[in-house]
Amino acid sequence: MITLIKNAEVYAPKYLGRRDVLLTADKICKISEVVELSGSVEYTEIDATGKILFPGFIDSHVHIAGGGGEGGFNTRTPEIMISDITQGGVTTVIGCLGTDGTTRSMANLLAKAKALEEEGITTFVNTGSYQVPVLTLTGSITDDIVFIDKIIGVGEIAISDHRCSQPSFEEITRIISEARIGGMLSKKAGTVNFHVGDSPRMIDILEQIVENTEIPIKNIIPTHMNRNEFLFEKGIEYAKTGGIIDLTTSSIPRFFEEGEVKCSSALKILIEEGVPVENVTMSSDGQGSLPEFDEQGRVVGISVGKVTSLYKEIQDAILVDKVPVEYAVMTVTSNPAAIYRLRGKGSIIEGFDADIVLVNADTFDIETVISKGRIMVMDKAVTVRGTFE
Ligand code: FWO
Ligand code: ZN
Repeated sequence: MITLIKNAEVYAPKYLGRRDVLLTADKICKISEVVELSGSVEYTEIDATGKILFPGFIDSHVHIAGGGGEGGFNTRTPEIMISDITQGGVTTVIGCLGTDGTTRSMANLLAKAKALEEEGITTFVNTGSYQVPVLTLTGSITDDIVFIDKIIGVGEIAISDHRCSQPSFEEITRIISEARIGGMLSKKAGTVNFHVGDSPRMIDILEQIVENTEIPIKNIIPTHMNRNEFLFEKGIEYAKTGGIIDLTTSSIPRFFEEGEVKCSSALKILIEEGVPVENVTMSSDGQGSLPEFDEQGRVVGISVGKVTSLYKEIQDAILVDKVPVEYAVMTVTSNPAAIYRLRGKGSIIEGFDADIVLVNADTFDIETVISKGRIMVMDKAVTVRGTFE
């Protein structure tokens, strides 16, 4: 497979300018002002005049095997379809389990990750679910990370939430330590994603761990940090000290009324507050449930997260909140690639994986998505010469 993308405005995510980008097999082969192919080689040419080229997006929090269940069996959410992912420009996902670590399993999560890889995108998973002790495949966090290629860390472990296991300081510390050792032994991130709920205890336990143990702050990834204003304020402080914060893009209007901070605005505020943008990621919580609870903790409504909400927030950040393109796109490309140590991902660099998104330079709407050199989404507006399946 050879694809030559002509004349694109390239954000690697750093702005490179107008470039031709040559993809051969599943890699980025050449990036330069002009790439000419000669000889009888058969290739596909995409005219990217008036298009912007981004690295394929990385969604680091997706319930790919389904989630939910907080309101009973009929509220379990469906597993994801590959088109739900690629139409949002996402070419790499990190899958996870959530509240339901009983009817959902690590075996099922891993099988779904392998299915999506067979269908053409790149997948990784976190071991565990909300619960402590951690639900693993091999019975050990460290063994899961060392011996199962797709397992890169632990998550999403719930804290400060009426659905969490009320884990102790010692339990949480041991989990991060085991994940970290697993990561060191297998050259993986060894991170622990923490689901932070609405309780006023927020990330207190994580701050105590950073303060009172030798565990490096970068192994800890609190997510949903935009779910209410207090947590978001705390997140700004935490990120300023070098901590990573992840913002969740899936939402419903009711949550914004109740104080959730919209991701596109949250990013603008973080930049204005001087938070290093490298410490910020966005993820969709796709196929996760978005449950609403009453005062007694009973489910009164439940929706399903969408992977397509991820790029929608990037688009709003750029077009509505006037966040510089590079900063917005970093949060779903080079930042997660660095934080989760996803080699060859998240940037437009020769030798990196051929994960590409082409968007219209005026509307910023997605027009083409290429994953590992294979065209997954192609808008009719794109001119193509040559043949592609
Ligand atoms: C969030 C995943 C939540 C599942 O608090 O954590 O429930 O297991 O599928 N979703 N519980 C959604 C808010 C961030 C809006 C999950 C869900
Ligand atoms: Zn969660």
